[in-house]
Amino acid sequence: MSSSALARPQGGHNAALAFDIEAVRADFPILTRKIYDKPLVYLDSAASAQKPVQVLQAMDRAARTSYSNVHRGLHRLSQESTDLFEQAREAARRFLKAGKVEEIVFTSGATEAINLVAGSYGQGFLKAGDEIIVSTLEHHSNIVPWQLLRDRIGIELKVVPIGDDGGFLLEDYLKLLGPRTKLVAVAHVSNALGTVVPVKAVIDAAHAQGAVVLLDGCQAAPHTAIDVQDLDVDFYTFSGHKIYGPTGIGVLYGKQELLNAMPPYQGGGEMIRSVTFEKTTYKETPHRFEAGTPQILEAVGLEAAICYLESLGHEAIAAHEAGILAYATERLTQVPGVRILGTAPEKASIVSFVMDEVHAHDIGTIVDRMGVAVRVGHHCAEPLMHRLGVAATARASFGLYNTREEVDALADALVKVRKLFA
Ligand code: 7TS
Repeated sequence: MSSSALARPQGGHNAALAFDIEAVRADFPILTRKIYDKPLVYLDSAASAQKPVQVLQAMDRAARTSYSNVHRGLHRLSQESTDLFEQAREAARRFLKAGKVEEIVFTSGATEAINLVAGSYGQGFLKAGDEIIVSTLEHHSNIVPWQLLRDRIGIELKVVPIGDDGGFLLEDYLKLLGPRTKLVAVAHVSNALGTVVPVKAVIDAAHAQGAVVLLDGCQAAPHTAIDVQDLDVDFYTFSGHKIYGPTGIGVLYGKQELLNAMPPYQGGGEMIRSVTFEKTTYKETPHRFEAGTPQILEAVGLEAAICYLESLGHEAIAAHEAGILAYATERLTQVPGVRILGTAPEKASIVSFVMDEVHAHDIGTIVDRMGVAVRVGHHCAEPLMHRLGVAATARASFGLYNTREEVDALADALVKVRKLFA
């Protein structure tokens, strides 16, 4: 993915602009699986990416040797476990290039992170009549929490339109901004189309109006280097399982002064300073937002995934995926009856398509029999589907382990689908 709006990798690792794809594939045990006797062609990484052995082993090792609850015990295992957990926070800080570990809150995923901001920042600082801007590209996770808030406190939701190519219409966004805009919550990259949103311009314009910005980075984090300080974004979130790490863990980055001003989102153990029946006081961020026993082994796995991406280098990953995206776009365009939805100039390696007279679910079912895993449906982006005038699409989403041969397998499978329906 290449966008002037994206943070550029800052060096630090010696990323040659290529990696050994066969060596990379060997890190992912599941890629040797057969599906209906055909080699697995996994093109659903936007839903959940596969995990390298480095992640699986790190979690296994921690469970076997250093596992206990964190932040609670004086005993040795609890200290080791706490160290691993806090080391993972430092890895997440590094990954987002945040200034401080206190700005990294662990959540169960991006969904919880957005609900946290809506529940805490939204209920704490917004009032009836305030406006929140989202875009047509959003995943339901970045729509429904704001609607829940709207129903609770009476804020208004404004929606940035998109062009026919799936591009974010910056000029229309700028017109929506006004003195009542208090928060802008948009995807960094669209999960359904791969569109890259010009986030730097979005953030600068929102700040000029005094609004805070949350970026849903779920589909950006696997593909590009992120620099929250360079972006000057207020909140940023992503999920571990989309960057080759485990499910059940995600990150909310928030500027420290914002997080410390925000009321707790959930109450429970570990987030308090002191409790009496009359009055409870709370810890500062990040612990204020991490009530209860956290995702300890998942944090270990998240750190291993971050280290894995760092070892390959963001530039090398981006270069590889850009090649796959270009090749896939070319190959799918050649399949008779296939129409790609989402052709904005700046895209991540996601290709959504429909086929004349073939329902997306039929596409998905038939190519699955050929070992090819794509996602079909509305991709939790129903408003976007309405805008595009379709009920569903088929989506091939490419990760760092995918090859041109796999693109060929998809294209060949689609030719067979075509023949079956001709
Ligand atoms: N935001 C975006 C842009 C996403 O792509 C997703 C998941 C989420 C939020 C929610 O992430 P979670 O980890 O909290 O569930 N996207 C998809 C998808 O495209 N197909 O399946 C899940």
